[in-house]
Amino acid sequence: SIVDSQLRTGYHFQPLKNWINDPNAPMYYKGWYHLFYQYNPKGAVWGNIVWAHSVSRDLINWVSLKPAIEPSIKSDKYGCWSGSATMTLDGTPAIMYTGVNRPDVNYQVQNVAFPKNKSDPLLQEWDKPGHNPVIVPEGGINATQFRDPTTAWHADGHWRLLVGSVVTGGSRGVAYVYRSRDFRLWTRVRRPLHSAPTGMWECPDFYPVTADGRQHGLDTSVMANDKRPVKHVLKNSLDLRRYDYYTVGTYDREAERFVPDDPAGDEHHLRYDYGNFYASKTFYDPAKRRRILWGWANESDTAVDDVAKGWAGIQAIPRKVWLDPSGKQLVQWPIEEVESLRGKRPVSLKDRVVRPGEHVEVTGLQTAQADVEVSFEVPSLEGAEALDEALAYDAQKLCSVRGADVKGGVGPFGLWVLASAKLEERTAVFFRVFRAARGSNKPVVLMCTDPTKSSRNPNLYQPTFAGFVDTDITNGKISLRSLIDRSVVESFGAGGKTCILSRVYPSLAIGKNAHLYVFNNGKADIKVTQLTAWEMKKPLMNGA
Ligand code: DQQ
Repeated sequence: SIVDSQLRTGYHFQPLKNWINDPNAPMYYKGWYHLFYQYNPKGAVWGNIVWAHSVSRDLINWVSLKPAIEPSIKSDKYGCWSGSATMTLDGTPAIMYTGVNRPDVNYQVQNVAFPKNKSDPLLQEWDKPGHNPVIVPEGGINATQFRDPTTAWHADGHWRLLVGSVVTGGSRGVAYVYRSRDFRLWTRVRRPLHSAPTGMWECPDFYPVTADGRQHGLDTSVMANDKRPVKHVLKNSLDLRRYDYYTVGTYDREAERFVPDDPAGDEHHLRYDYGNFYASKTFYDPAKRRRILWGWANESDTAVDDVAKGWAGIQAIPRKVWLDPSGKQLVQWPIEEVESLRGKRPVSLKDRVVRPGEHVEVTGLQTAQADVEVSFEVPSLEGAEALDEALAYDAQKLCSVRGADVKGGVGPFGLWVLASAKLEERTAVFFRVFRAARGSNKPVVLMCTDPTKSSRNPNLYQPTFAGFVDTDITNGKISLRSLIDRSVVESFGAGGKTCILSRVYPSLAIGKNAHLYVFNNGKADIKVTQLTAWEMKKPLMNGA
């Protein structure tokens, strides 16, 4: 393998070995956080899918239990695919998941499972009632593209959930609504909750967020009423693009429809993460009254490397999510528990000016596994580049033609992480500021991760990732946080308005040989008003 064993992540979730993908049915039950996930017990490539199961007190230290859901009945014989948990009215969790019940084609049905022993806080055994499957593709639904039931929400004596699909013979992604009183008999609502011309919708997620400007989360069944300003978020994982997109809008319960606030919302492409982050799912954490987002990050080395390493796939650090006070987008931030891994002696820089073309090393700590927070100040926006109208809506393309080494006006400035001593290898995480587009006085801020120099190894997939940051930089201030974990760079711009996770596989910048720098490739000075970097300890991680 060209991938060094020291590139295995230290504090991102992963099992001892083998392939993982989607997070499933995250929940909090009797003092324990549960995470189930798509897992191949037999190897480091996708296949033989079961639900692996881990538990934690703090979402950071994990203990692995035996798989919770494995093929055992007719309606899941060929795979136990993604699904979700719902806390039913008496506090018992119910899991709904997709079963594949034919070997030749991926014929998909939805099954239900309940805990065998409700008083076991670890929920180790799951029962599949004999009346499974409980939802089958009927009425013209595409049976091979019909999966990933959501957490159900409750109102007027009925549960409702969504199943992701694509219209038969077409390319409209849809979320069908099913209703039930008892998790046994489900009937489809005639019109889907929503649809858009995007191709198959995998792993839909649908939940309320408070629109009162605060950050607390809401239980999935909470509805808007006169006293409570609530918005709903609909997220879909687009199979064709491999990104998780969401829209903010209103849930009309009478009509069982979701209406995006922005009529162009379905085309506007807000993403949870502009990098490697897919098939995500949220849950409401009653212990800390917050909504938490889990997402899967695949490898970007080769399958041959994955087999040689013996593992593939991680989960991103769980993120708290809430609605931005503008109401236009979500904000995400690593759960506060991750800070318990920070070492005692952080290193910091204060009021350090970085001149055009200059880079400043952050020394005095190991940075292969670290947490870095930086506040930048740009003294003047005068020299900002003009924004090419043709690229004004395409962050990804903009970043691919103006990567970290393409000199700009205000920026590119940011961090070089997982850098080798002589900088042959480095992953750039940075901002670039453009002059306000015509008819606006708000400068445009682009955030990018550029891994094109991250490794001297060949055969790695090294796409630049980028998103715009909806922040007002006229006061010159912007912040960046990066969670660095050996082969992961997970970054949060402007307090979590734009997030980018990237997988990189350095050949030199490994372990003690990984360096950290602040760089400035613009024409204007920038100032690091404050940078703090912590080494990150290794938690208990499923026995590794
Ligand atoms: N992964 C699961 C499916 C889901 C896809 C199969 C998304 O249920 O649609 O492993 O990554």
